[in-house]
Amino acid sequence: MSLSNLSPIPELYVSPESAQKLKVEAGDLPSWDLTPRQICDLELLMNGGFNPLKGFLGQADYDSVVETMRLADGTLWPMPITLDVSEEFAAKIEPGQDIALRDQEGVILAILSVSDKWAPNKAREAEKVFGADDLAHPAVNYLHHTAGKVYLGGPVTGIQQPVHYDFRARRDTPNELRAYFRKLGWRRIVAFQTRNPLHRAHQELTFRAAREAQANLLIHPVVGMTKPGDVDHFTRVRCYEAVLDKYPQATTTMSLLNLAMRMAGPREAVWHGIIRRNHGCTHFIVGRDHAGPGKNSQGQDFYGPYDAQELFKQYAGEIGIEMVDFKQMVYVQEKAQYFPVDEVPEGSTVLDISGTELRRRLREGLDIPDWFSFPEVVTELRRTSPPRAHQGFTVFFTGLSGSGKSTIANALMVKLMEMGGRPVTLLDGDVVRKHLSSELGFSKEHRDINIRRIGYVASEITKNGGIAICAPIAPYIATRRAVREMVEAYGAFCEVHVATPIEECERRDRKGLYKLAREGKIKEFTGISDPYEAPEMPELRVDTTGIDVDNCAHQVILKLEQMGLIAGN
Ligand code: PPS
Repeated sequence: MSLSNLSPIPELYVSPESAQKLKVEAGDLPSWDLTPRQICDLELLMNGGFNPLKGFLGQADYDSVVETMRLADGTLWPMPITLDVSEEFAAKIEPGQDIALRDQEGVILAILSVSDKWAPNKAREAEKVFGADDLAHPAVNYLHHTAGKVYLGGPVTGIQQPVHYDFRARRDTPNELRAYFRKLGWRRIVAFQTRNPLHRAHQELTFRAAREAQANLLIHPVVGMTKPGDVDHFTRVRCYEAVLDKYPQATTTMSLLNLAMRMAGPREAVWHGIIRRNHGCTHFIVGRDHAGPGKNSQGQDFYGPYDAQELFKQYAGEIGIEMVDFKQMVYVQEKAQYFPVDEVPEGSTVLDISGTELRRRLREGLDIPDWFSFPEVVTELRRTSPPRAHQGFTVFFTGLSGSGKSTIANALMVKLMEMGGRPVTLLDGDVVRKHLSSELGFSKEHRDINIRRIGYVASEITKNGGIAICAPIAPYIATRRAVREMVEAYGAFCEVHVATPIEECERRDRKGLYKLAREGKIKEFTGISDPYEAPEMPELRVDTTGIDVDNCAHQVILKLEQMGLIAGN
């Protein structure tokens, strides 16, 4: 029978007096501005969440962790915790030097005494740690496209915790949680890791786990970084607060964990177990597809649904925490009750709603039944994911100069304003160049900056529930794709290619620019002396030759209706 050892765990912080002094001294050191992921890692390094690590991994530990899931001294540790930096920064740093680690506002959080500097083999790291060098895996994508090329390793001296302004009362260090458990006399504690809102199945599962382990329950959601596309942590925490009331009194508590997940399935489960042991827990729930990243580029799952349980079982002794393994919970209609999928009474009707189906129902404003979730949770989710017809979106026109983009965009704006309900902003090419990009010319670099600015503004409008209509030339596919990604983080993106042929644009020559371009008086003119990469799969393509503006704008409205962005009533 495992009982928690609730004595304090080592932290990497110096005393408050020394911290004050160190902070002043560190002002002169070369400094590295931490990325959001590195801030999460640093917090857990400093507060003992990543015990026994004493800093960012050096090269010997890194190689050993990647290859064998163990530090160089043989201690189990499955995840490389490394400080990735740019080549430029690394060129200025030599082992033996100290560097100040700052948060994004420039506050010094810690000092890293650099012991190692090396360029990792990222393909090998991807293969060994995440199972495949496949960019469909979010952590592999991060490794290749976001992380710097050079790693710095060495011990960390903690000066202060990263500052959080949200949900402060729900954030606890491992030692704070240990003290809390001590105070309440909790000796057996089962932890539940989650990055999703809790529905009835989760509540049932966690409650059963606690009962089976005869333990108290810690809901321990990740609020650092989770899988791209997840429900934001602000919404989730409000949902969790609602579910907490459903547990029997004094059995359950919740604390938020500022962890940056890697979605590494089995290895991640072992890592999560170690982190929970450090937080004073004795048991850890591992369910189906723990920390699963979804499908690989071949459309197959990266890991088997119970691989994480298998690996955890193998290392449970060394992790120092007992696994409570669970099958998927499903609702049995006849019994009006949840069962693990392998204990469902024969011949009964099983009901389940997948994550994808739930998102569809939210998007379309459809019913979400009471057997699936709690009304408070559904209300909260509906507040942050209103049906598509109430969300913001962006219509992005692209096409040659004089193709008719601005004219259709203006007509569309007026039609949408006539419908009402959402504020509409027109970011026309010429207008943007006057107000946002007046210093820019028409080189590829400047056009890209211009389009990214438009994309940023459109994404903010979309995020805040408005409609952004953009009408620049936007001649490059890659830049348009980047804008799409920015916007789609918050709402729908409708690309409209105004495909009026160049001959027709030149014939109209409404601004006399084609004539000047032909005479060589305007350089880098799109379609004449500069490229235009036509979209391959826009949501809509219109050609204004022989069709009036009203008709074109109407085609866009029909498309928006089809995309569910305009309500039928
Ligand atoms: S881009 O490529 O998307 O940044 O261009 P954009 O911001 O839409 O600006 C295009 C308008 O600027 C005028 N103009 C030129 N267009 C293309 N190439 C060159 N060299 C150029 N110089 C000036 C032109 O009037 C464009 O307006 P529209 O509304 O597209 O006709």
